Amino acid sequence: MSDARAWVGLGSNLGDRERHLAGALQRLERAPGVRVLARSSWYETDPVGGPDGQPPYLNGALSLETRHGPRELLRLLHAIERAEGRRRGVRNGPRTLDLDLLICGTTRVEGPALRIPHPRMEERLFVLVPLGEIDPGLVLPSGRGVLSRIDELRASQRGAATALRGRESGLMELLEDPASAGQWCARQREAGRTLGFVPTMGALHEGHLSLARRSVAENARTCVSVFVNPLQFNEAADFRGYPRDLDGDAALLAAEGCTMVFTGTLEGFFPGETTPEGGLRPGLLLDAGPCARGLEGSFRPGHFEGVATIVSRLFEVVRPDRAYFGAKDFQQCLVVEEVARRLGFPEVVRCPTSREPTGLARSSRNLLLREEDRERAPALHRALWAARAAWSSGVREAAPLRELMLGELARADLEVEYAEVRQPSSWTAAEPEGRLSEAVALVAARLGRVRLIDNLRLDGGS
Ligand code: PH2
Ligand code: MG
Ligand code: MG
Repeated sequence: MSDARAWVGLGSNLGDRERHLAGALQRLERAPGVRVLARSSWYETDPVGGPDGQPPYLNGALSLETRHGPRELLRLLHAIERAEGRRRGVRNGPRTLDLDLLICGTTRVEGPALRIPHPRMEERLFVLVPLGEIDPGLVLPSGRGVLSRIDELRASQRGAATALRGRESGLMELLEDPASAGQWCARQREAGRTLGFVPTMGALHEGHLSLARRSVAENARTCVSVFVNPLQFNEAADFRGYPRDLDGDAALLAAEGCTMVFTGTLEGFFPGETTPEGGLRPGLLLDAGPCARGLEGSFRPGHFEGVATIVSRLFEVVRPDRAYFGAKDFQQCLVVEEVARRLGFPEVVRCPTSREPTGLARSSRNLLLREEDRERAPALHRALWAARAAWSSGVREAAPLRELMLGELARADLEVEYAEVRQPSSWTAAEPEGRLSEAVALVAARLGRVRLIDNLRLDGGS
């Protein structure tokens, strides 16, 4: 008779959890009559059931081939639990190691003390998500596919109280390099799931989270990148001082229902293509297209080439169906749309700018504003609104709208870089002439060492 396939769930929430799970894996690999076929990532999960105040679990799953029957295999699993210091105490209480035999070939056991398949496995995301990772095609004992069951559970939990979201937070993966991220994304595509993508530089605020929320609502899976891209910074000090908080970011994204977050280094994104100084080898920067000319492109030379280059690489790694960008970076949206046109994917979704109650556009750089500058910063927004009011009263030419904005910014004593009007759907480096049928106003100014930008459609378009 050939060996049977078995699936084992692993959990630990006491002591050095990672060591206990790795120890269990090692002991199983060495056990006679057992061959480990695949192991999942380890997932941080909130405890389900059991006494209040338990520490979080680390969970995972393995698939095996074994010549043992279920009872023999179970004895082996219990021996490994004991070897990792398991003491049996409170039911569902904290434990150094829990090894559950989830499925063992086609065996069914319905005893008072032992049930196989595991009776609660299809209700628990901390079991199903690792199983789905190693065996996306697995058919559960009930006859449902593991992935569709995960979707079902996630949908019912998201609809419920927000308190349940914390539980889902344990089920987001944090990957440290683009290569693993690419593999994870490929598995999602192979499983036929739509994939939404939110590229970020971290230090996440409500604006980013609104993009993540939209992606979670529109796609089966949402992946977020957190990478402070050195290629798009004009000033070394700005790059060094850019706020960074990966752990905080991951927690926020998990709470929104994102399924994977990844980060990386420039070398990780461009293996063998970087220089010792930390840049890209010459000739590898992409042209950013005609929309990169003027305004941001003039004041930040090379910025959009850096954006186009990383975004193109990010798209190739993730190959998303949709990618979400904030309209605050209007010209960047145009550049990214051009990158997507060249690649043939993804659909770029432009999302509305998220603003603070003062009207100030949300930006990670707002964190760097000095107290006195925070009060002056909303002047950017006031200037844009002054132009919009003028547009509403019939002003249709760029020059008077520009003068109006400059006047408003001067009153707040900002160091203005530009305050200009453009046609949103036919970008020109220079100011458009004559009467406009559609218009976007764009401003950039410095407050102390911080540079802020903002824009507003004057014609009510988006
Ligand atoms: N195991 C339990 C009870 N609750 N919660 C999580 N998150 N992970 C577990 O492995 C787990 C649990 C009983 O075995
Ligand atoms: Mg268990
Ligand atoms: Mg158990």
